[in-house]
Amino acid sequence: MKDYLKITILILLLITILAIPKTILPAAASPDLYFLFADDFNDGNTDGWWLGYSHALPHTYGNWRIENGVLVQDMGGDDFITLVENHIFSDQVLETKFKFNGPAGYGGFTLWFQDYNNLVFINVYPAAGGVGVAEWINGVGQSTSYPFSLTYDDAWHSLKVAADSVNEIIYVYMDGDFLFSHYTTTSQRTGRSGLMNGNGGGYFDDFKLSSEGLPPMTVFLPILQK
Ligand SMILES: [Ca+2]
Repeated sequence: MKDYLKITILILLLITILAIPKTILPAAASPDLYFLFADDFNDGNTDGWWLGYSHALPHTYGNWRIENGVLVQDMGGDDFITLVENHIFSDQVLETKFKFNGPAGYGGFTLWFQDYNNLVFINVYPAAGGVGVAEWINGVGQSTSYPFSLTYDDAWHSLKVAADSVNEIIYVYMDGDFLFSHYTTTSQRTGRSGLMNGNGGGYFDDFKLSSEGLPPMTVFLPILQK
């Protein structure tokens, strides 16, 4: 009788355990340390991307789309975001080609996106004569602009950002030249990554995201080429 009781209890326990829903881990529980995502958009689709809406309130959807092998977003309004789906990153190198619409289009990268209150933008803004780093921390934005001269023409330019989450530094390169390093304020140095633009936006091509560890620090130190 005692044994039957034991067996019954065991069976009940087993049933209870099996009945508990399995814990569903969020899609991106920890940063991807070794990950490479590249898209030249030549396949005509935006697979792998979440095509989002504006950071500015009220949130409005951008018209992200592919045209002739290039990613386009040309709505007026501020800070339209698109993100690589289902992955989060800490250290990373982001690269893209870009071409913005005059008279005031701008754009660049979104990184360390946790939610709409915590994220970082690296933003090339020719009409404002600079490259901005905007850190949003608990809904409060803080921007630093680094002077840089660029005109609106039909030429493609390249932007590269190396984000060192441990040493809290973002290195920015344009057309292969080192521009500046930015010491971050935010403590949220993990999140989703992608692109952003606004004010009529423009075009992106040959996007690449690599989290295969940053090259040695010396590579990113201001060995100013100019
Ligand atoms: Ca392309």
